[in-house]
Amino acid sequence: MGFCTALLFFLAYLSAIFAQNFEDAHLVVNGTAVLAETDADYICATMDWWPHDKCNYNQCPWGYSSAINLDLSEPLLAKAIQAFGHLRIRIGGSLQDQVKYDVGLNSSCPPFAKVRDRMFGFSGGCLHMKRWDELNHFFSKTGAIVTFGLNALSGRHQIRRGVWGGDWDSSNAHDFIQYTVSKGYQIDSWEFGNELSGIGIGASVGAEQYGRDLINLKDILYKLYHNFKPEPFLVAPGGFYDNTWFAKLLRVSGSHVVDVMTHHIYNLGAGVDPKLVSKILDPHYLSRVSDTFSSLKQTIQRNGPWASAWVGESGGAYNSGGRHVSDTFINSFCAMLWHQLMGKGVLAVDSDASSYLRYYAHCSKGRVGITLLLINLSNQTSFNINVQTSMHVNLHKKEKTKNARGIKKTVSWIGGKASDEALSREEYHLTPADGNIRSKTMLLNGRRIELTAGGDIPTLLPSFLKADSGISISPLSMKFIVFPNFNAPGCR
Ligand SMILES: *[C@@H]1O[C@H](CO)[C@@H](O)[C@H](O)[C@H]1NC(C)=O
Ligand SMILES: *[C@@H]1O[C@H](CO)[C@@H](O)[C@H](O)[C@H]1NC(C)=O
Ligand SMILES: *[C@@H]1O[C@H](CO)[C@@H](O)[C@H](O)[C@H]1NC(C)=O
Ligand SMILES: CC(=O)N[C@H]1CO[C@H](CO)[C@@H](O)[C@@H]1O
Repeated sequence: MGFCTALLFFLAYLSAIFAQNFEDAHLVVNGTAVLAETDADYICATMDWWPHDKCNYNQCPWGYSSAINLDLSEPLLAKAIQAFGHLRIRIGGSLQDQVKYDVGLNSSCPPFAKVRDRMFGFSGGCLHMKRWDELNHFFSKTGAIVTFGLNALSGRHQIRRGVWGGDWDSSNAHDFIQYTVSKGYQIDSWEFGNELSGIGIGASVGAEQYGRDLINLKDILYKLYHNFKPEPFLVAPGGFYDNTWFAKLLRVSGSHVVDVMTHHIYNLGAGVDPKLVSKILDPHYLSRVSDTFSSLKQTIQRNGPWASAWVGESGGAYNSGGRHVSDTFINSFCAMLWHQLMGKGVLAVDSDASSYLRYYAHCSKGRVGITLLLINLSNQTSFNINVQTSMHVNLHKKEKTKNARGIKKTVSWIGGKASDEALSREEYHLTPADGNIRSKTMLLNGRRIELTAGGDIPTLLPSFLKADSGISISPLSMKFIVFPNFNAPGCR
C-alpha cells in the first residue's frame, strides 16, 4: 500500500514536470562585424509635467513625480539615477507645450490648473527659476544627461480644430536658455515640442511651419552658446512618426539643423485594454513596431542623413499605462542589467527558434566577449538553447574529452588563452516572485532583488556556469548571459 501511494505521487510528480514543453533552439551569433550601434546612454527616462491630479480611468498614478513637484531630496531617487552612471533624463510630455518659464516675462506665470475644456484638461503651467536651479543641482549631483523639451506652441493660435498655426514666439524660450547658459547648467540637448507631428495628439503644427521655427531655434542656440561649449544638440519633433511630415521637416529645416529625430512609441494601445497582458506576450504584436523604426531610419537616410534616430519616449500603453501591468514584472525592461551588461555594438543573430523566444546579442560592455539577452514569452515552453558563432564553431560541441586540456581545446576559439574564466559564462536569470508575472517583486537567479539594509540599490550578481553546460530558459522569464571569451572580432 505504502509503495502504491509512493508510486502514485511519483507519477503525479512526473506529469507535473512534463506538463511543460521543451523545445530546442539554435542561435548563431555573427561576431565578425557589428550590425548597428546604440548610444552609450541607450537606457533613459522621462520626467513628465503631469500634476498629481492627472487621472485616467479612475486612477491617478502620477502622484508627485513631475518636474515641478518631485521630491528631489528623496535619497533613493538619487541612488537610482546614479546606479546608471550617467542616465539620460528627458524633461517633457503632453503639457510641455503649455509651460511658461518664469524669466523675463511681462505677464503672469500661473501654475497648472485643471480646466475641463483645455487641451489635455489643464491650463497654465509655470517653471520658476528657483525650481529650475534645484533641478539642475540635482542633475549635476547625480550625473544625469539632460534633454529639455521646450514649449513649441508659444505664440501660436488654433487655426482649425486641433491644428495650430502662426510663427513660434521664441522670446520666452530665448530668455530661459539664456538664463540656463548664464548659470553654467549643462543641457545636452534641447527638444522642440511634444507630439505635434503628423495629425498630432492634443494639437498639430504643419511641418513647413515647424521646420522654419527650428531654423530660428538653431540660430538662437548658436548665438547663446557662442562662448559655451559643448553646444547642445537640437532634437525634434518628439512625436509620432508620419513619413510625409518627418520628411518635410528635414527638408525645410535643412542641413544640420535637426541633430536628432525623436519619435514616440505606444504600440500597446490604451492602458485600460483588458488584453494588455496578452498583447505584451504576443511576439507578432510586439514585432510590428520595428517596421516604424525602419521607416524612420529610411526617411532620415533620404531626407536628412545628418540626423540620428531616437526613441524619445515609449510608455508601452498610453494614458498613464496599465494598472497592475505597467508597474510590474511583465512590463519591466530590466533596465539596470541592460545598462550594465549590453555594450553599444549590436550583433546579428540567426535562429530557428519559435517567435516566442526573443534574443538580442550585443558586444559586452567594457570587456571582451558578447552578452545575450533572452526573453521567453511562452507560458508553457522552456527552450534549450545552443549558441554558436557564425564562424562555424560549436559552443556546445559534445566532444568526449577526458581531461581539462581537451575541454580547453574544444573552447579555445572563444578566447586567446584558455583560462578558468574562459571555461565559464555568467547568467542573470530574472523571474517574477511566485511565478506571477504581475508580481512587483523580481527574482535574480532565484533570490528576491531588494534594497540593501542601508537602503542602497543592490549589486546584481550573476551565477557562474561552465561554458559547456546546457543553456535553457524557463517560460515567462528573461536571462542575460555573458560569454566573456566569445570570439567577436567585430566588437574590438
Ligand atoms: C517684455 O517687454 C519687453 C519691453 O517691452 C520686451 O522687450 C520683451 O520682449 C517682452 N518679453 C516678453 C517675453 O514678452
Ligand atoms: C497560456 O497562455 C494562453 C494564452 O494567453 C492561455 O490561454 C493559457 O491558459 C495559458 N496557459 C498557462 C498554463 O498558463
Ligand atoms: C557576418 O556579418 C558580416 C558583416 O555584416 C557579413 O559580411 C558576413 O557574411 C556574415 N556572416 C555570416 C555567416 O552570416
Ligand atoms: C511555442 C509556444 O510555446 N507557444 C505558446 C507560447 O505561449 C503563449 C502564451 O503565452 C501560447 O499562446 C503559445 O501557444
